[in-house]
Amino acid sequence: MQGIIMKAIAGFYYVKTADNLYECRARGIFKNRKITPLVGDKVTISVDESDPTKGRIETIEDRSIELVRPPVANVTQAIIVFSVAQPDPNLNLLDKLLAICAYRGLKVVLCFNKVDLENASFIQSLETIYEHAGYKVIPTSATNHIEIDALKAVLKDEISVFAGPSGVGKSSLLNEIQAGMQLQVGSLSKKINRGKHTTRHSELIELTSGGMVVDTPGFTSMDITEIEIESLSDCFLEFKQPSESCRFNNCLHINEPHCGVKDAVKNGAIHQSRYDSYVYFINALEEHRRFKSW
Ligand SMILES: Nc1nc2c(ncn2[C@@H]2O[C@H](COP(=O)(O)OP(=O)(O)OP(=O)(O)O)[C@@H](O)[C@H]2O)c(=O)[nH]1
Ligand SMILES: [Mg+2]
Ligand SMILES: [Zn+2]
Repeated sequence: MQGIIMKAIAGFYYVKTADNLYECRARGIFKNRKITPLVGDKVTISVDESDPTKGRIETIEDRSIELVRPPVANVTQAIIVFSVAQPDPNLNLLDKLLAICAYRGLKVVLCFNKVDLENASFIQSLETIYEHAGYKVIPTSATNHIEIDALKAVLKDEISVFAGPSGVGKSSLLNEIQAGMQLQVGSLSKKINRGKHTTRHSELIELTSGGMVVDTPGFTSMDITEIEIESLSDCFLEFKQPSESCRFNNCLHINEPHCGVKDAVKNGAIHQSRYDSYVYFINALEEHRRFKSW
């Protein structure tokens, strides 16, 4: 029988098949090969003869993608959530997450939450930057129930992971999307002060409106150094077309003459803050490379 691992707790895997949910153990052979089944894995199981609610994972299908934090497989898209206020959006961090998602081949929808706390022109300016960069942007408010249906619509038919800093409202949004999900929502004051994460486990949740989501632990930083310097430009979607008119094939768009990307920044086709993030990451990657070659 085929199914998908919805939840993993202490060596037990909860596998959903077309008609049932089975509590499964994994075959010993996985452990010997150092393969850990992951939430999101597509598996085949055999059902216990003595107990028809229990089973054993026999095979695991090759993963299309594998995330480490949270540990999930076969995710098809990331919903990156930042709040427009409390905490203020850190665009450098946002650009880092976007670059890493692009590098990993994850589709992204960008959600700016807590729009009830900011004025419309500020929110519009954020939307403009990222829509120009080629992203789908949804401005939401979990508390005021704004644009929750638009969010539901992009979750349909996908396995989505919510990512973003602590306190931006990821769990609140998920609770809005699915009443009764009852994910723990943290108290803001405590979180801003200590940067603590409320959400700890990971689990696939089937939405009544369609699709599946993982409520992930929020993260505040991620390592850009998994991307090679030469690939970074490709991870900024809107650099692609302008870079075709760079004189040099291997142009990094920093000091090179006749650079299409720098021209695009000058004429406004690429937003300055996106280019600033790019230059910042290039410097960080060069630093990292120098450090490694010591
Ligand atoms: N004003 C306002 N507050 C919100 C909104 N969404 C969430 N909050 C509040 O922001 C705080 C943090 O929300 P959470 O949903 O716990 O944030 P999270 O992103 O899941 O945080 P972690 O689990 O720590 O990563 C809570 O006090 C929420 O009530 C919103 O749209 N507007
Ligand atoms: Mg949370
Ligand atoms: Zn260039």
